[in-house]
Amino acid sequence: MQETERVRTAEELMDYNYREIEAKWQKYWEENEVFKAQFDPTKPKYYVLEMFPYPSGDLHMGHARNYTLGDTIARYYFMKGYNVLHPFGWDAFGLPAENAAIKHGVHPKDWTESNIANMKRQLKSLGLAYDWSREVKTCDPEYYKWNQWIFLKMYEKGLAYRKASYVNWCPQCKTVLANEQVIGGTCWRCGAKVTKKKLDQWFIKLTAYAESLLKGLEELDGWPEKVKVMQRNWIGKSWGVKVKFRIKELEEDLWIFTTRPDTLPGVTFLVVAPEHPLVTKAKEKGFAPKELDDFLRDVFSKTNIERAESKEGMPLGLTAINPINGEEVPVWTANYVLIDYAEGAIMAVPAHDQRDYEFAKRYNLPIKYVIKPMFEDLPEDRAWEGEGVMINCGKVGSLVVDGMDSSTFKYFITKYLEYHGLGKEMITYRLKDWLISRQRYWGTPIPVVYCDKCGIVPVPEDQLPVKLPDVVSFEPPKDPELEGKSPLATVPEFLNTTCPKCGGPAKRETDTMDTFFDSSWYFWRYTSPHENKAPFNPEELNYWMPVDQYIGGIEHAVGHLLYSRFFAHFLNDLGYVPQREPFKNLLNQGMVLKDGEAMSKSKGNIVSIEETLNRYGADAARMFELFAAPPEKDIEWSDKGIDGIFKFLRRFWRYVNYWNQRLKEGYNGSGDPIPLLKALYKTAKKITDEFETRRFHFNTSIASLMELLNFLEDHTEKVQPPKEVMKEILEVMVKLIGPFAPHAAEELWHRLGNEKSLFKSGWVEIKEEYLKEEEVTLVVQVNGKVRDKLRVPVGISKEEAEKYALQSQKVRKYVEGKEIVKTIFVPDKLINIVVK
Ligand code: ANZ
Ligand code: ZN
Repeated sequence: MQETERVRTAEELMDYNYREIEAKWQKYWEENEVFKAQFDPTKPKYYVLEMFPYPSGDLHMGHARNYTLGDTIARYYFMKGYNVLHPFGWDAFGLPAENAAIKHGVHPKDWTESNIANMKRQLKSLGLAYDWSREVKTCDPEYYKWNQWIFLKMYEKGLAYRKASYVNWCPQCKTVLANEQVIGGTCWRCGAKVTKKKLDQWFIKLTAYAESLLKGLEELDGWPEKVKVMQRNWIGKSWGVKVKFRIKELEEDLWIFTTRPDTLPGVTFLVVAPEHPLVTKAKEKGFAPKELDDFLRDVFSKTNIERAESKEGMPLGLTAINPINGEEVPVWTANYVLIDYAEGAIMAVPAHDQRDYEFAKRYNLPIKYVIKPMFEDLPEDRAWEGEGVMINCGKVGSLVVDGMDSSTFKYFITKYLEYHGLGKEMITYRLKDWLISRQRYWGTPIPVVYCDKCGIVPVPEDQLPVKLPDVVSFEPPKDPELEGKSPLATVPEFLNTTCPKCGGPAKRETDTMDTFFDSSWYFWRYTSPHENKAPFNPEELNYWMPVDQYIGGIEHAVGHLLYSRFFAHFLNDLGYVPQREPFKNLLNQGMVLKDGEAMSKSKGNIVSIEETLNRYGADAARMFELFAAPPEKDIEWSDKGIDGIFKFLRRFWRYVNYWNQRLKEGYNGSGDPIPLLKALYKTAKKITDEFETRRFHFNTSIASLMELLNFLEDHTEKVQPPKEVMKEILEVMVKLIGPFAPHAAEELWHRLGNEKSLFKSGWVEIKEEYLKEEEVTLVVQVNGKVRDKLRVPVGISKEEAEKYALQSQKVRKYVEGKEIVKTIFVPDKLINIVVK
C-alpha cells in the first residue's frame, strides 16, 4: 500500500521535528542500501574504521563519540563520491559472558546475542552509516575458524609454542583467574587470596618480530607521535653486553646482561631472579641459607606489581669472580631482577645504578665508585648514573684505566671481553612473547590435539573449525584431575578425539585463545566477510586495504595495535596481505566525561542514548560531541551545551526552510550577492580543509557554520540576492552540514527538490574566485614624504599597515635609528609614519 504524504502548512514545515525526520531517513538509508560498500576497482576507495566493541550490553553517549567521529569522516567521503568501506562488528568472545553464565545461568552465546541486538538497535538510532551486510561477530564459527587457521600458520613457522608459565590461581575455587578477576589480590567470587600456579600454556613469539615492528613505526606518518613512542618503549630495544662470571663453588659460568660494561670494575655483588636455575642449584648443593625457602614462598605468592614494589633479597651462599679483575663478590637472589628479561641475572653496581644502590644500603653491601662526574663531585647519598672519568680501577690487562673517559672505556672493555671470550655484545628487547592460553570456555578453541604416540598434533586445515561444544556448566572443573583446566575439559565428546596423524586416541587442547587474537585481524575480514575458502579474498583485500582512517582509544596503544601490526608483518611475510602496516592513519579520540569523570556504569554517571535522542535527536547529540572539543581532547557532557547545539540546528533548519519557501513562492532579488558567496565559500573551504588535512577539528567546522548562519541571517534579507544564488546558498549550506547533522541535512536536501540521497550527491565544489583576498595600493609616507607604494590586503588595521610598511627596505632606511612619534592612517589608502 502506498502512503501519501500529507500536505503540510508552511508553519509545520518550519517545525524541526527531529524524531520523525530521523526515523524516516534511517529507514530510507537502510532500504536503499545507501551505505553499502561496493567492490569496484575502477573507483577510489576509502576505508574508515572504528575499533569494534565488546558487546557488554548497553551503549551510552560516552561510547557514541568514537562512532560519531568515524561516521562524520565516512559521510564526507561518501559525499565525495568515494567507495567507502565503513563496517561494524563485535569482539564477541570474552570473560563477562562467561561470568554472566556462572552467575545467572544464561548461555554465554544467548547473553552475547541479546546484548548485540540491543546495542545494534542503539547504533541504528544514532543514524550511523554502516554497511551492516558486512557485520562480523568473532564468536561465529565462520569467523573463529580463521583464528584457528592463522594460529596453525604461526605454529607451522615456529611462532606458536608451548611453555610452562604462571597463572593466577584461587586455592578455594580451585580455578585459574584472569587478571580482571583478581581484585586487590583476591578472588572476585570468594575473596580468597590469589596465588600462582604453573601450567603449560601457549605463547606467540612476538619477539621474533621485535625489530620489524620497530622499523615499521618509521613509516607511520599518520599516527600520533605519542602512540609511536609508547610502542617504541614497549618494544624497548637496548644495546648491551652479555658477560660471563665464574661461580667459584659450582665451577660453572653465570651469564648476566648489562648496558653499562664500563661499570664492571665497580661490581660488588651479583643478583639472579628468584626463578633462576642457579637458585635451585644453590639449594640442592647445600650452599643456600635455610631461610631461602621462606623467602621464595613469599616472593611467589606476590603479584608482579607487588614484587616490583619491594626490594627484598637473600644471599645464595655462592661467590662469583669478576672476569676483568678477579675480584670475588657474593651472589644474591632478589625480586627486582626479572626472570624473563635478558639473562634473568645482573651484575650489581650500587655506585652507579640507583636500584642496586638502594638494595646495597638495605643489606649493607659494599658500594664502590668507579666513575666520577666530569665537572661536579660524586653525590653523597645516591648512585652516579652518568658518564665521567674512571677512578679506583687500576689496570685492565695492560691498560691503565684510571683517568680514562668512561665512554672510551666502555668501548674498550666491550672489545676486551669479546676478544677474551668473556662477553658478547647484544641487543635486547623488553617486548615479551604473548601468552594466549585462557582456561576458559567462551573463546576460540586452540586447534591442536595431544596424542600419546605423536605428541602435539595440529588439527588439519580441512577439519577446521574446531567448534565450541554446547556445555551445560560453565563452572571450572571440580575433578582434581582436571584442576586448572577450562570447562571444556569436562565435555568428553569434545575432549576425546582421534589423532589426525596415527588415528589412535587423542585428547584435544581445552584452552581457548585470548580475545586479542580475534581482534588482531578483523579489519581484513570486513573486506570479504562472507568468504568461506579463506580468511579473506585477496582481490577484495588488495582493493580495500590499508585502513585509511582508524579510530579508537589510546588504551589500545600497546595491546591491540601492536598485535595487529604483528599479524600484518607475519601474514605479509607469508604473502597473504599486501601491507606490513594495516592502519595508515590513526586517531585516538578523547573520553567523554560527566562531572569530571569518564562515563561508566559502575560510577553511575552515564548519559543514556535513548533519553538524549528523545530530548534532542541524534543530529544534535552527534553534533554536540563533535563541537565540545577537538577529537583528541576529553569532553565534558553538558546539557547546556547540547541545548545550544539544538537551538543552532533549529535556526539553521528555519533559515533553509524559510528561504526555500520564499523561492517556491516566486522570490527573486537583484542585490549584489558577492559578500554572501564569499562568506559561504570561505566556510566551505575551512570545513573541507579539516577533512583533507586529517586534522578533524570539527569543533571549529561547526563554529564556522554558526558564524555563517549568523552572517546570512543578518544579511540575506538586506541584500536580496538573485534567486539562483539563493538556491546555491541553500544547497551548499545543506551539504556543509551533511556530515555533522545527516538526518536534518538529508531532509532539507530533499525539500530543496533533490531526488538522490545527499550522500550520493557530491561534496561542495569550492568556487576559488570567492576566496581571494582583494588587494589595494597603500601609499607609505615618512614625515609626509612618499617613500613607497605597497600592495596590501583590503581592510587591514593600522597596526598591520605599519608592519607592512616597515618590511619595506625603502621605508626602513628613513625610520631606522629614529623614534616613531605617531602614525597617521587612512584605511586602504595611506599611512604616514612621523619620526624624530
Ligand atoms: C649493570 C649496570 C650498571 C646496569 C649501571 C645499569 C647501570 P635496560 O636499559 O632497560 O635494558 N638488568 C638486566 N637484566 C635485568 C633483569 N632481568 N631484571 C632487572 N634488571 C635487569 O636495562 C638494562 C640494565 O638493567 C642492565 O644494566 C642491568 O643493570 C639491569 F650503572 O648492569 B645494568
Ligand atoms: Zn598420534
